[in-house]
Amino acid sequence: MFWWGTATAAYQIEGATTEDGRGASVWDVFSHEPGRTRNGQTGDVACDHYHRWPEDVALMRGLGVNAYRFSIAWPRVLPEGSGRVNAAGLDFYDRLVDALLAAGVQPVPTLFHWDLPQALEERGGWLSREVSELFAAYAATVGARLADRVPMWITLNEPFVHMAYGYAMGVHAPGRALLTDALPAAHHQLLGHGLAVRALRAAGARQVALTNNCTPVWPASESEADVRAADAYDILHNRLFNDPVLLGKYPDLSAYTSALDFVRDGDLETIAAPLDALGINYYNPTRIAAPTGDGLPFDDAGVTGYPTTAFGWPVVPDGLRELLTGLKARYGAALPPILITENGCSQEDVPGPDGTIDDTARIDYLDGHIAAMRQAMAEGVDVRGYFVWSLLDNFEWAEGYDQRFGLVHVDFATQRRTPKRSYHWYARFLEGQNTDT
Ligand code: GBH
Repeated sequence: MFWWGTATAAYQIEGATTEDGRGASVWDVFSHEPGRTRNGQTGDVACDHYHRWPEDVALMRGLGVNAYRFSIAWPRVLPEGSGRVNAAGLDFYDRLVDALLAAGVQPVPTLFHWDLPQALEERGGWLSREVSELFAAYAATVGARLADRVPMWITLNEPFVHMAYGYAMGVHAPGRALLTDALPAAHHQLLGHGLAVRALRAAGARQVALTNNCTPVWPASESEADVRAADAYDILHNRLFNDPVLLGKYPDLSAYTSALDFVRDGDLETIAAPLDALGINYYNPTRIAAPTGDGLPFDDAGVTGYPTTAFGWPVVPDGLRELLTGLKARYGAALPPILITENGCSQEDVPGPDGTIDDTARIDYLDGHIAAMRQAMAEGVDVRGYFVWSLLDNFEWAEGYDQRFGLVHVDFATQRRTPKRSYHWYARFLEGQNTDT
């Protein structure tokens, strides 16, 4: 069965951040600090999915997807990050899983989509090795409750983006700007992933994956300096997170650090635990030039000459084909089946007749990327699923509510959901798919 789905994440949709015993996450704290997010917006209410989930499951049933990727909020399950389990938090996800299955939608939960319990941030966050072990304990707790009904688990979402935005640049929670001193946050996420794979399997999990954000890296020119810089960027963004998981070793990180003293004996064996799938989130390629002297070994030169999304990101569907065939070329037999766990674009609302939202650019984006994925499959890449980001307009992290990625429009004043034209387009597309093959 090919999985055709949509995706969301807990902090971006749930709201109800202080209800039923949920503890605070780093995003609650960060978004409430002045100047961190657009217009000071927070996920306090978001899409109010915590209360409106039956309506959201009904929207998925109407769409005809056979899978849904959502994330579980660690601080809802373990308010202090470890120790005491909050039964009401586990009950929420238990009900959601049952409702999805009843609607013919396979639940694909992600255990960590950036909302670390604040109590663990106070113990060092992902800079602290202890958090890797606590992540595995959390995975064991959730696995014990849901593994009988969940066909596919995802441990982490985009450890690169969490390291880079949260720990190196400080534009996401927890807001640390450590530059290359953020590298331990990569290692401890990866170690946490490996330990969680083990914990989930011990709890009876059927299939387990990791989701990486990957980008094809284009040198700005053929000059040796640009090519070298592009290689350095590829190492940081892609290979730092794929190589240890698939090959059991780190790429050459000498452009970033002289010592990997946070890596201990046995860690890479743990990190390289076999996976049932690799999740790939693809948005756009990256164009890299020689460094300008700010300390990093590359400069982001920007991709030009393509249409852009409302976010300003270039729209390059063939980049997905290039990325997938490139992964196959690099990892060969070590590459597990692939799930495209996110792909989508932000677009301003375009009013159509009778209150409809005519998001043609989104339809073109999705149509083009699905075609590129199929091209990669025709070229031999084993892709088993595709999830549109996102089901709903939601809290787009530091960008607040301005960037709308949903197939379904959300009026945040009333919480009214209105399927956009892209929703109807995807529904018709799915009717034409034979999901049994
Ligand atoms: C994902 O991250 C997240 O998993 C999800 O929560 C989020 O809502 C979604 O994407 C949409 O943002 O400036 O042109 O070089 C995506 C990570 C990092 C991908 C920034 C695109 C910028 C492209 N993104 N990147 S560009």
